[in-house]
Amino acid sequence: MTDQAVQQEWVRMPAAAADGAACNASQYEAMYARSIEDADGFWAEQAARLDWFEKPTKVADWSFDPVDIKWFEDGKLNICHNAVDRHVDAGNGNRVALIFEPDDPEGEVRHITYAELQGEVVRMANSLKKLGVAKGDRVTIYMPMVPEGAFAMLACARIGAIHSVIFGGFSPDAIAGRVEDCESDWIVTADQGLRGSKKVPLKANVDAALEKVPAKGVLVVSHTGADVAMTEGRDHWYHEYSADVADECPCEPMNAEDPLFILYTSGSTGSPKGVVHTTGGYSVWTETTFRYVFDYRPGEIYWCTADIGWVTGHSYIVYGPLQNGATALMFEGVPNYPDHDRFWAVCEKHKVNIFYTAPTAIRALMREGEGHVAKHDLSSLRVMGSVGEPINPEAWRWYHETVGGGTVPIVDTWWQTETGGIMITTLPGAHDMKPGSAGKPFFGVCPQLVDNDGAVLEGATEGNLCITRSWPGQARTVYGDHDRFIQTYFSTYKGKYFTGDGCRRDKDGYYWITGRVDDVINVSGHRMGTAEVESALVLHAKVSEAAVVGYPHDIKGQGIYCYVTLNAGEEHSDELMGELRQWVRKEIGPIATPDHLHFTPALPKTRSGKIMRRILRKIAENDYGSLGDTSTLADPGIVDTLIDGRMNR
Ligand code: 6R9
Repeated sequence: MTDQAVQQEWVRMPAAAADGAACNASQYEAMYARSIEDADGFWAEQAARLDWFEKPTKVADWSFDPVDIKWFEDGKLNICHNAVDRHVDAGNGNRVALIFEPDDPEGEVRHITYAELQGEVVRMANSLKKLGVAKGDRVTIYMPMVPEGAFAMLACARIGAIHSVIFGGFSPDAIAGRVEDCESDWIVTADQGLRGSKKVPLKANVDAALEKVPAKGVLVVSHTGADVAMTEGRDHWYHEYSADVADECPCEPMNAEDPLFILYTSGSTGSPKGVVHTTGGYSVWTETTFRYVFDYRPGEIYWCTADIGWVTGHSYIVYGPLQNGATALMFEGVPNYPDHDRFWAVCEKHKVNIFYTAPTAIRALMREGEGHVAKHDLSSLRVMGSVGEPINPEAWRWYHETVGGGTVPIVDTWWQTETGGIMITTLPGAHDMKPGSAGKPFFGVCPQLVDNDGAVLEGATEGNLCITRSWPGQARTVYGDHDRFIQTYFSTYKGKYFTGDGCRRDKDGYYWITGRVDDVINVSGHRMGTAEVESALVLHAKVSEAAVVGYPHDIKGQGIYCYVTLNAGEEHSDELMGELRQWVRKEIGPIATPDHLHFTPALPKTRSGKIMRRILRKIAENDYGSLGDTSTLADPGIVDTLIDGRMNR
């Protein structure tokens, strides 16, 4: 199909989806218009669904030049109260908040009601207090996908501590860097995690990290029951340590602009940034987006397959669903264990109504054939979502037809760690869909496309995606480095938030994200700065220089392609290739494992010494016909060497 034809392929929203929907087509138009024309009135109304210790008298107060963003600034609330206690107080304590589906399909399923959740969160909160954690302190959470991970997040929120969740797949070095950056004295972890029956040595990784940075205390949840090393005075088994804590712990009244959490994410340069979200705006944004985008209805089972270590897990496993009083499923395992039908088996087993996953998983499962889906009764599905990277129309159609039987609306939700929640999406009861397009802006979101010089592009066009107005869930700063926040997001196009994504807008006003326009690659929906992988490679004693680019990968969306030059006298070999792959895994984590290593005697550089990544990208893509102008290269001959190297691999 041509781009034109793809842009015109409509999939009608099933009429039934609009019945009783949180928002239908005409409501969307009216609500969107009001969210822009009367933003304060609109957001005050959304915010009123939450409990506030002190209601805000001010709504939005922001500027992108100079950068200063505040929402609900004189309000006081606690997101843990809104996610947990509020539902118990309203008499819904018996409603199930979390369902835990373990890695092993024969393992024990847990159903945790809101009342039980309250008890668990209080126990964790008082344990943190017993350790010495106080309001404003940073607590690192390095956990498997078990409910205790959510308890720990909510417990921090309850006492006003700032959580920094680190994905369980990260290496000891990555943990150490993040612990050090936010000066976190406390860590909550587990003995081990489980993924597809493989054990992940979480506590051992924390121990290795803490050889580089100090910590005052580590709470260890016993999950697999493994016998792990415990450092006297520093490490405590959670079940023992929490045995004598009080069973009450009031929610700390937080100012709306008090930080709620830090989440590290990759940028195009330097080390990962600690993106900071604050309490009030993030609460309102995740409550509102979850409510309208997933059109959640009481009693439904909602499942987001993300890990709580990513922003999707924060906003759409924990805070969004729980603030809405939803029942959210947490799955510890992986899509292909014990077999490629696990997702569908879990959907059938728990009668999942709303299912939210990533294109990389859809593509991987699509490759295994329809048989795995056909085995299961998926008639409970009512809304399905996609997030993390652009979904190719072929995968979209497979998801829609094979999984959703052609009748379940799909929401392709575009957003970022920095946006806190969903920004561009269709709404299930309001919009027709186009496979491959995220759709329309959510309430209060003003996307704008600009060219490389910042000129605003109107109508059907393609450009760099900016957002021109603040929204409540927007990140407020980079932890400890506000200048970097301003530099990264507000300096490319003055007065606008720049997303780093390229985007097309079609004649119907639908947005099509085309991917990153900076040196960030998206591997299986995980953001990775090419600079991070490069610095890991050059730390190896035999490597002189490295340049990393993304290239199209059937399953992962993008793969990691590394050009490596070795120090004089070093020889490349298969053995060294294996060693370098292991090296990067160890430095960053398995998600950063290079897919391709390309040894080259030199990199293409301009006379001023700048690596021409454009050329490296083209060669990695096997696209040699359109390398563009190579005349500014210091040594144009290197291009042929690189192409030879690519073809002979
Ligand atoms: C939520 C999340 C953000 C980057 C973002 C973009 C890509 C996310 C997408 C999508 C196309 C979608 N992205 N959702 N691209 N369509 N529906 O993934 O946050 O990890 O910070 O990544 O992911 O490139 O800029 P994060």
